[in-house]
Amino acid sequence: MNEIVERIGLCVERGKINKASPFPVTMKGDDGADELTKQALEADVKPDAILQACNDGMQRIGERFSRNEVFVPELLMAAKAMHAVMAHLEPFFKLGTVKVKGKFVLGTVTGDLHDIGKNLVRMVVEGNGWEVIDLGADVKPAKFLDAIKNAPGCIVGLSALLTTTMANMAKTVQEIKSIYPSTSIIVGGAPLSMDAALKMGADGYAPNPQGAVAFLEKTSAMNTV
Ligand code: B1M
Repeated sequence: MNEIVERIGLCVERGKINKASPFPVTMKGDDGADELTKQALEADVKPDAILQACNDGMQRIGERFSRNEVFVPELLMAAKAMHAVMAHLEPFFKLGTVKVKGKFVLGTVTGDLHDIGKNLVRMVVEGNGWEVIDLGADVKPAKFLDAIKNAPGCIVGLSALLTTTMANMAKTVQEIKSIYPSTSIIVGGAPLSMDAALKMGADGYAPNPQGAVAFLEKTSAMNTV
C-alpha cells in the first residue's frame, strides 16, 4: 500500500504523467501518476493518503527549484502529473450533500498562475454542499466584482502562492470591500497567514480546504442568526 502511494508522490515530483509520457527518461515505460492512482484507488487506498503523497512530492520539487536544481519546465511537468492524479480524486472529494448551502466565488488573484491548491479548495467545498463559482487563475479584481454582483450574498475566496501576488490579493480585497463591504472574504495559499489576512482586510484565512469549509459554515451560520 505504502509503496504505491510513495510511487505516486515520486511521479508528481518527477513529472511522470502516465506510462506513455517520455519524461523523465529514467522512468520511460513505467506506470505514471495516472495509472498508479487508478490502481491505488482500486486497491482501496484512501484518497487523502494519495493527496498527502502528492503534496509531499510538490514540496520536494519546490525545494529543488529553490536550490536551482530544477527549473520552470520541471515544475510544469510536476503540475501536469498532479492534475492527472486529481482527475481520479475529484469524484471522491465531490461526494457531498446535494443541497446547496450557499455560493462561494473562488479564484487565484491577478498575476498568479498557481491553481492546484485553489482547485482542491473548490473540490472540497463543493463536496461539502456549496455551489462554487470558480473564476480560474490570474483573476483581475473587476472579474471578482462582476461575479459578486451576479451572486448576491456569496462568500469570496482568494488564493495566492507568490509573495509578490499577496500585494495583488490585498488590492483585490480592498476593491471588493469598497463596493461590497458586507461580503465576507477568506484568503489562503502558502505565503498567507491569519495575520497577513487580517492586515489586508480579509475576514478569514485557512491553511487548507477543510479550513475554508469551516469558515464558510461559521460565516453562513452567523449570517442566518
Ligand atoms: Co511556482 N512557485 N512559480 N509554479 N510553484 C512556488 C509557489 C514556489 C514556492 C517554489 C519555490 O521557489 N520553492 C515559488 C514562490 C516563492 C514565493 O513567492 N514565496 C514559485 C515561483 C517563484 C514561481 C515562478 C515565479 C517561477 C518562475 O517563473 N521563475 C512562476 C510564477 C508564475 C505565476 O504565477 N505568475 C511559477 C510557476 C509555476 C508553474 C506554472 C510552473 C507551476 C504551477 C502550475 C499550476 O498551478 N497549474 C508551479 C508549481 C507547481 C509550484 C510548486 C512546486 C507547487 C505548488 C502547488 O501546486 N502545491 C510551488 C512549491 C511549493 O508549493 N512547495 C511553487 C500543491 C498545492 C496542493 O498546495 O497551492 O499551497 P498549495 O495549496 C494548499 C494550501 O496553500 C491551501 O490549500 C491547498 C491544499 O492544502 N490553499 C488555500 C490554497 N489556496 C487556498 C485558498 C483558500 C484556502 C486554502 O481559501 C480561499
